[in-house]
Amino acid sequence: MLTNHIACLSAILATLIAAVPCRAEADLKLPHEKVTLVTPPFVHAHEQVAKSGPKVIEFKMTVVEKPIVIDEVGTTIPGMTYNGSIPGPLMVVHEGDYVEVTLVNPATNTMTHTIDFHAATGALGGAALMEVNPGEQAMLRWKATRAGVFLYHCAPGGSMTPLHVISGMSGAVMVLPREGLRDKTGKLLHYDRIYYIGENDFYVPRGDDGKFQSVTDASDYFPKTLELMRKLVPTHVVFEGKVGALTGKNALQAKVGETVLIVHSQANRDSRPHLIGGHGDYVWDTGKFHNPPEKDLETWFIRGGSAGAALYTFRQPGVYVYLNHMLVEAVELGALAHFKVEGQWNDDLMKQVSPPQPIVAVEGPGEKSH
Ligand SMILES: [Cu+2]
Repeated sequence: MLTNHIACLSAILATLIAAVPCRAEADLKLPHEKVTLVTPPFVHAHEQVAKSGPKVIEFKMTVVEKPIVIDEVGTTIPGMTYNGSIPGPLMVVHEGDYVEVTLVNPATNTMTHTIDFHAATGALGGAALMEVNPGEQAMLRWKATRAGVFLYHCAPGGSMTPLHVISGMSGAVMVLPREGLRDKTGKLLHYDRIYYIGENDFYVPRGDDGKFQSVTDASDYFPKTLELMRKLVPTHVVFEGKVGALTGKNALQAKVGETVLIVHSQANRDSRPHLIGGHGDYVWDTGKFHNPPEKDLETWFIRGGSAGAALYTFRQPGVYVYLNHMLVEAVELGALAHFKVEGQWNDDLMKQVSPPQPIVAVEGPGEKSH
C-alpha cells in the first residue's frame, strides 16, 4: 500500500517537474550582442569564423503592413513584411549561439502575425509562441543547433499562412559553423561579399481588361488572390519583392577575383538558380553546411520551403544574369537579377577569335573555282 502511495507521489512529482518549463540557465550567462538588421540583398556585418564562444544574438523585427509595388508597371498589392522589405532580412549567427528575436506588431497594423523559424526546434518553429496581435510584441530565444541557411516565414494558421507568405512574409537565417564554411576536405572557404536573394511568387487578380488590378485593401485582395493561389499559377515570380529589383542600376556588384556567397530562399515553389556565364564553385543547394558542398555546378536547386547557398569567384568582368532557370519564370514573370562585375578580361578563358561577319564561302566537294 505504502509502496503504491510512494509510486503514485513519484508519478505526480514527475508530472509536476515535467510541466515546469526547463530553462537552461547557462545560456543566460553568455555575452549578448545586439545586431541591427539590414535590408536585403545586403547582410549585416558578421564574422565568418567565430572568434569567441557562443553568444546570445539579439535581433528586433517589426512587421510592416504596407502597399508594395511588385513590377515595373506599378502593380500594387497589400504587402506584409518583416522590417518593411521583401524578403525579410537575413540574420547571421554561429552554431551554438542563441537567437533572441523580438517581433513587434505595431498597433497601426490590422492583422495577427507570427514567425516560424525552420532553424529552430519546437513550438512550430516558434510560431506558436510568437503570435502577436496589432499593438503587441513578443520575444523568443532559440538555440542554433544546426548549421546552414534556413527559411523563416509567417504562419498564423489555415489559409492565412500561405496568404501572408505570398504577401511577402518570409526571410532567412544563416547559421555558420563556428569554424566557418569548409569544402569536403576541410579547407576554409571565405567570401568577400554576401548577397541574400529572396524569391517570391505573387498571385495578382486581373480586371475585365486583362490588366493586373492594383489592390491595396487586404480584405478585397485576399478572396481574389486566394482563388488564384489555389490554381498554383503565379502571375509574378520575383527576386527581392519586385520585377527588376536587382537589375540595371540595382545590379549586385562584384569585382573579378572576389568570392561571393549567394543565399537564395523560396518559401513556396522550387527554384533553379543559374548564373549565366558563371558557375556555382561550391554549392549547398539544400543549404546545410555540414554536408559537403557540391562543386562546379551549372544550375542548382532550391526546394520550395528552404534556402540554399552558392559560392562563386568571379573570373571575368561584365554583366552576368542570375536567374531561376525555369526561363519562363525568369523572363516572363520576373525571377532575374544582374551581377555587374568590374575587372580585367581573361583572354585565356574566353576570346572572340572572329567577330560576327558575312559567311566566308567555302568550296564544297567536287567544286572547282576557275
Ligand atoms: Cu503575417
